[in-house]
Amino acid sequence: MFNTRVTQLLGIQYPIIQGGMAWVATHELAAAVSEAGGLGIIAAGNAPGDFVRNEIRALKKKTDKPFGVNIMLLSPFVEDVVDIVCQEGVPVVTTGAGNPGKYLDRFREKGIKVIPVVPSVALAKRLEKQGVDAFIVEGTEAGGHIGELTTMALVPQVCDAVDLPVIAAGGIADGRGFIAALALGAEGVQVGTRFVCSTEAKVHSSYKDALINAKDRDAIVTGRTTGHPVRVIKNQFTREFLEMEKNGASVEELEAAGAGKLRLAVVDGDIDNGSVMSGQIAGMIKDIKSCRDIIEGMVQEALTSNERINQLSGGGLDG
Ligand code: TUI
Repeated sequence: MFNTRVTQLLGIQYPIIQGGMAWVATHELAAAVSEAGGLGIIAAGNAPGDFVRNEIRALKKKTDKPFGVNIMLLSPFVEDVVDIVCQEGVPVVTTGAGNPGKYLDRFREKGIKVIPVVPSVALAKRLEKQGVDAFIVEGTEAGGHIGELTTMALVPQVCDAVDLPVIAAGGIADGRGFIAALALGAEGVQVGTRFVCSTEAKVHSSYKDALINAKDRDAIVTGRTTGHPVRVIKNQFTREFLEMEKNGASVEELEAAGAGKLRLAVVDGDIDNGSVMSGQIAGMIKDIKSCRDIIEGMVQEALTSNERINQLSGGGLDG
């Protein structure tokens, strides 16, 4: 069921991978997703190398299934994190927020599968030549740091431009989104926001509640003037941040205003003054479920959704 080049490449049951969300994607969440048949990911975020090493070791105590580490390429500790990932027997790396080109030789030497997030056709083509294993094609519906194009427009364009398998991301939180991504040419999906609202995510309950209470238009974009736009749930923090941007604050001032704000929301539960990163799909999420229920629910719903499409098309194009 849903046997694709992504399940084969990664050695997983379902072509569903978990987003590498800083502070949220800890070893507990990653282990739960991997145990449920998806690919769990530990997020390095802006954390120092030692933290990442401890997270990898803690995950390996919880599961012997495949897993990955997400490397956030803007991190001040990126060089250390790359070293540690190469030392610790990590099977898969996903990257975000930049071009991982200069690290690819080292990952290849260690047999690590590399799956970069690409926000454009151009970067996908360049990285295909340099030797990666698949792509995460992330639309602007996603939470956190985002690109410009939508999942609907970007996924088929990248699928047409490259031969490697594509994993669609951004705006996918149920079986309908999953089957739609497959229809666009993807062979897997990455899911972020839905896994924040899981029992296993070590996220403050106020953060989970903020996503459950969010409506369709609540996930807005800040930071366009910095060159690093970020999608977050609107709150007191975003009002102040957008006001600073409107008044012409410098990138340094804005970076200082944003520093520590994701931790404040995720760990301390200050959802008024913290950065509540979330995708646009938060408006659809109404409950907290186990990772297994999320994944198995998506698979069942995808089959139902596919059935509905077959009925709408009269049982197939011949029928
Ligand atoms: O990376 C993410 N999501 C993130 S990173 C993050 S931490 C952060 N906070 C504030 C500002 C910046 C980062 C929170 N959420 N998603 C994957 C992603 N990658 N989205 C966009 C990109 C991306 C952008 C440019 C990937 C490659 C890229 O390449 C530019 C180049 O150099 O060609």
